[in-house]
Amino acid sequence: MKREELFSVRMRAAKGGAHERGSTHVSGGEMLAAYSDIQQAVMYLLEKGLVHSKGKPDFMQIQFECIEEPAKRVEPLSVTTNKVKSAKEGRALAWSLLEQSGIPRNIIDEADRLVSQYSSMRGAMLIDVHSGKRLDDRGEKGVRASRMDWQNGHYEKWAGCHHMPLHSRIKEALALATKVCEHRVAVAELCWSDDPDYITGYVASKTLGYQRITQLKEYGDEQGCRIFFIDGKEDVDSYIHYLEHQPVMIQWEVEK
Ligand code: WAQ
Ligand code: MG
Ligand code: MG
Ligand code: MG
Repeated sequence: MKREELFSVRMRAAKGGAHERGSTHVSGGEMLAAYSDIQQAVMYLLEKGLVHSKGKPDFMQIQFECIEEPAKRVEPLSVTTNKVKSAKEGRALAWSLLEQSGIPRNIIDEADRLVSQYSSMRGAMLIDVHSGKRLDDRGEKGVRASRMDWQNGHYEKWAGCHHMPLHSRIKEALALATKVCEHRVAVAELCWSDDPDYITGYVASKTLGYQRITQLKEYGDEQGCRIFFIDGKEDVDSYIHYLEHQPVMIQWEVEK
């Protein structure tokens, strides 16, 4: 049987001109779609970038391309929700989860300092857990994980069974974290949104799973964070290639 062709569909939106001109990143998105689903994916991404809490974009690019490589099929990370009462308590919990993953506290602090230097990142920063050094040379652009999505209908089934809301934000973040943590070079991920109206973030790793933390910043704050902590002794270029190019389809079946 011929494998059905798969397409990567991507969007990026900014205000103050194109990202290349040093403008402010508003929104991005990446999906996988069969040919017959491309129109729906483009419409979804158009709306995602057009109506956004960071404001109206004046630049948007949406593109799709056929993918040659077969998709790797991966189960979603297990999800835990940790309720906290303040951003301070949330950050303390996040830091302790990262320490449980084997990352020394001074390296976490250094990574936090590095990511805070940028007001508007579009991708993630790759940090070596041994030296605390940034390992990508992408500046404000960072590395954007791409080519991951849920198999059609599987998130909805998963969310129903796990009593999770059908929010596209959770759907997308869980797919991203699952792809990021699947590779052996990954140690852990730390994330909170740059959107001023969303304060829940997470720490994820293969062993901890996806640990949601209900507050990691204050409402109104447009400073986001996405750090991929990695083992810098390994081949970093091949990890970046994996993040940007390896198609990963998240699959979930009801446990019998
Ligand atoms: N690859 C790498 N970095 C990314 C990507 C990507 N595909 N998408 C976003 N980022 C970076 C980028 O620097 C953004 O500014 C930052 O992350 C935040 O992105 O309740 O909504 O899409 O379980 O605003 C997590 C909690 C929500 C969800 C995260 O992030 C939940 C979120 P946003
Ligand atoms: Mg996003
Ligand atoms: Mg799809
Ligand atoms: Mg955002």
